[in-house]
Amino acid sequence: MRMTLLRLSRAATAGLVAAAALTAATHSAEAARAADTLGSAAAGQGRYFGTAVAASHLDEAGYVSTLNREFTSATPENEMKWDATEPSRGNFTFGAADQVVDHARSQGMDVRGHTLVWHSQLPSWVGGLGAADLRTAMNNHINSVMGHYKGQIHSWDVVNEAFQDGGSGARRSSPFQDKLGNGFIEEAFRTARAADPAAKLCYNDYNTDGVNAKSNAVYDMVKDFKSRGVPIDCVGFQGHFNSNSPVPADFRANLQRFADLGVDVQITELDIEGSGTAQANSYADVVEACLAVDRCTGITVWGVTDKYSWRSSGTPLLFDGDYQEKPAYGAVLSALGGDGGGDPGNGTASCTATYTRTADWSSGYNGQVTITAGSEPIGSWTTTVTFASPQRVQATWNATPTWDGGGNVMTARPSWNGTLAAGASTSFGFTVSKNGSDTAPAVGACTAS
Ligand code: 9MR
Repeated sequence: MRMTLLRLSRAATAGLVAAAALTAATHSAEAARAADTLGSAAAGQGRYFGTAVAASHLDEAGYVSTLNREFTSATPENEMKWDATEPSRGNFTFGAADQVVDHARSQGMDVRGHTLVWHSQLPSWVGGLGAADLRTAMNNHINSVMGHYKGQIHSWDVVNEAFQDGGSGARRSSPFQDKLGNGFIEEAFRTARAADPAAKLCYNDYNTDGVNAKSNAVYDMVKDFKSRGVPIDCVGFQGHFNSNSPVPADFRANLQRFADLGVDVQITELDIEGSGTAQANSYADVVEACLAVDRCTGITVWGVTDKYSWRSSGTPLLFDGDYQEKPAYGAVLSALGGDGGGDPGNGTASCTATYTRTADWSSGYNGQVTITAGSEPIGSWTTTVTFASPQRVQATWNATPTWDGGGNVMTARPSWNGTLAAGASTSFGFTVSKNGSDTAPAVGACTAS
């Protein structure tokens, strides 16, 4: 029996928007305590918690705020693949990948490089080359892409998905395999080590999460590499799960046997189709497996929100299409030892208040405060917003203000929007004249009743 009850109630604790820099969170009956995020909870376990990131969504506020708040590692979902970075021979294009890398680094995130040598998303010119040319092109591709990001990548998926599915344990047919033979993998890793000695070099694959013929074949390769000194630092287990391919019971044991070869292991593309408790429990299983293996250094989920998942209809991720935390989010946070920020079902009304600037011009700005109920429904809320002198508030909406502190401290109460379901949000806003000061207002504690 899974620990369903425990996990469900734990999941409910995470029905909160986590604290950001300008967030104040309190509970009316307890001392203020900021809620953990996936990244902070994972850091408490000495791990990173990452996500695939698509450059095309970096202009969406909800996407970016969730990404920045929750994750400590980013993997460009498609932007570093060969078709994106070298669409024609010798012409390298890094624009979209740079966007992801620059954003991630500006937020202090690690970056996983994905991926250098892969049979898929491979431009057709590569398949047209003869063996000698292909070898040159492969090494040049590795050198050029790794060179461009030298010193900026935590781990590189040097070779991706080089083994066949099924019971054969054979290498997958690809231009590299077919023309260069098994040795292409070793050559790619040797080239990669020289290109960026600071990056960890990973082999990455799917359907290798449990002990099976495919993972045995990868295991044998890694063992051989380690015994011969071929540079390899890590093995990525993608972790794409659904009802046909559930989290294997021997996932932890499989991770451990690779770790015992002297490599780190990482869960690199985690997503689990489903919903509710079943999905939450599977996510918790994966996190627990990683935490049980010392050399499991981090987990990456394959996207921020269900709506942009490659398997969007299977709703396999931790945030729904409105960036609301799903039960799976709470299960992951709880498995990571995180604090969702409230005690579920104890009848304590609580809320958080989070500020964002929504518009800005030379003489003024618009600000918005989002109030989110904790794990209990609330009937009303109140918070303060302190403006830097000599700023002046010209207008407010969706809140009833009263003023204090010489006119700089606004106490905001609901106008019509006091009642919120557990985890639900409302926002109020204001227009401010800067009068020469561009300082952001300070949002005080949110009190719920
Ligand atoms: O999520 C990626 C999707 O946007 C692309 O269309 C697809 C193309 O092959 O690749 C997806 O990511 C894959 C990853 O790069 C390697 N492992 C399997 C992932 C899911 O297909």
